[in-house]
Amino acid sequence: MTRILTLGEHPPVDNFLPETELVNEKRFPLNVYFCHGCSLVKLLDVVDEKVLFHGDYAYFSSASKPLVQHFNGYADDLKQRYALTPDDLVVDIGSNDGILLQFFTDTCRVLGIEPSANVAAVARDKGVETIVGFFTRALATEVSAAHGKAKIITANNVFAHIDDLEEIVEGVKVLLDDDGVFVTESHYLLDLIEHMEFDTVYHEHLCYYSVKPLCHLFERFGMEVAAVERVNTHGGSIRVFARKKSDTPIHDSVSELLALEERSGLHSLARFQDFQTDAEAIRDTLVTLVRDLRKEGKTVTAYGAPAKGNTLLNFCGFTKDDITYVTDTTPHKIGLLTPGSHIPVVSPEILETDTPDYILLLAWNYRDFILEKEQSLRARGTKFIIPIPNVEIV
Ligand code: JHZ
Repeated sequence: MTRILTLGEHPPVDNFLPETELVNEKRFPLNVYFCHGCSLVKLLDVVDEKVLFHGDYAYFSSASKPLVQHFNGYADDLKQRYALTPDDLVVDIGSNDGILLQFFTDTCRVLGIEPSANVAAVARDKGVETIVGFFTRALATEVSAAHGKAKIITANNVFAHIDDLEEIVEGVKVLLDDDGVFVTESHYLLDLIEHMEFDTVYHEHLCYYSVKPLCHLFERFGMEVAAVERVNTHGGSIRVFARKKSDTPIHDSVSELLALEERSGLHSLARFQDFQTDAEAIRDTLVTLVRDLRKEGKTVTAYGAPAKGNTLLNFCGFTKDDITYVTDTTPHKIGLLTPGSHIPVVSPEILETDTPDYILLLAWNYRDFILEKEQSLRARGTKFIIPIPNVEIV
């Protein structure tokens, strides 16, 4: 393993906190490594999952409208590919607030598995049956006995979060029908490195996947990657279709993406040699820009308080002296402080009356949607600072 990025010590990015909890805030090292054996890019400092995902978890997927649309389309795609009947079962691991399963309830049986009780409660309110807990082999056995085998198991933006992959893949094998499919979406390493999305590095993300290590992983457990697609969520992701080993041919998309990864150098350490300096260059440009604007007396706020935004704020060393407030659509985050940088999170309604000179777009993955949505604010004179892939003012 070789270290390819060092971001310093960071608190867990979804642990938004009240003023009274500041004294208890913990930081952990955030370093990224490249594995020479299987080309996997990962963290080695693993923070206890109960510190990261708990009954006060701050990320509710449905707070972002474009993501709801994405999962609606995702559900339609799965319904078209696999002729689901009302008896079939779709299980979502890390089902969050039911963002995906809500689109299956009119078609078949659904079951969510979500470790954060507060988020699972929102899913249940939508009529999505949800078990509160981490997905394990033992839980898979229980679910299989109680509900039968699943035709489809999904795990979106959670597969990269799991340290014990054997436990999850073995669990999937227990619960999945022999002709069922396991579909998982993860942020794609090729997009991460090509578009300098280094802020998506945080303790929840233990692995930064490309197709090659995923093929190895499933192979190890008697499964196989049958097809793969690139999708545009979270700055660029891959949707991977895996199944129990079979004689059915593997779709060309797998060899095509493997070849693209090879051509792009993704399987060799050399591709990552400038990662640290490029990340520091973005940080330095951003810090200079914001601090110069503040010296000129301009107001700077931020838009969206995503997990990745906290990596960026902390890597830059920003505080409320630099960024006055952050707006976010998630009710749970409003009224709290951003982890590490301790900037107040406020309701987006503030922008109906306040007109900051500059807004740092932390949720840059929704850039087009947000710039369009905030046309009237921009017409009033507010400029947006886009940090990724390079610092730009629009
Ligand atoms: P968003 C999440 O990361 C969580 P995050 C998690 N850590 C993970 O692994 C990745 O996804 C993949 C707000 N917002 O979706 C809502 C507005 O305020 O980019 C969200 O708080 N106004 C498990 O947190 C945040 O921004 C808006 O108009 O980086 C976006 O978070 C919109 C569209 C969003 O994921």
